[in-house]
Amino acid sequence: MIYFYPMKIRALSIVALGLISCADGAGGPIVSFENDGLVVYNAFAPASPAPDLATVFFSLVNKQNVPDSIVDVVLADSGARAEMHHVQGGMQQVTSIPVAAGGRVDLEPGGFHIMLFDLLAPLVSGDTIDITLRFSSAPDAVVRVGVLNYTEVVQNLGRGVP
Ligand SMILES: [Cu+2]
Repeated sequence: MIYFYPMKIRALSIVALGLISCADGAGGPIVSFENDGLVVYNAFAPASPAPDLATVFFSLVNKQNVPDSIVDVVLADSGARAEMHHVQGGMQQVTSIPVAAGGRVDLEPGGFHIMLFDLLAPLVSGDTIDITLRFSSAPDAVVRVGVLNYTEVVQNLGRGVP
């Protein structure tokens, strides 16, 4: 179940492309976190596919003039643990997610993502969770993640990044 989930979402994003081309009701990008060095856009988690599991996606823009990377992800006030993953001929855990100086990395279906395990309760549409991203260079970022149902996920995938 866990390992097939990103593939299901990838299929969903292909569906989304078709919808977006004929409807621009998605709205613009949402800023989920910003400081002097970083901006996080469009952070979301699809409602949990399993009671204790969720996946988090967002786009991260590095405004710094040095490369940086996410080196850890922490959930406050929860027994849950987070792992950074990458899909590359199969899903694998990674120890960091790099972003170039002045660059952007997209955590997206079929690519880099964050998986949450051992949640105390399933995430349902309308929930928000705060995750703390730790970087090799920038200070910690506490990112508010919205939990979205299928229709909302499709919309969110069309928001884009400035
Ligand atoms: Cu994963």
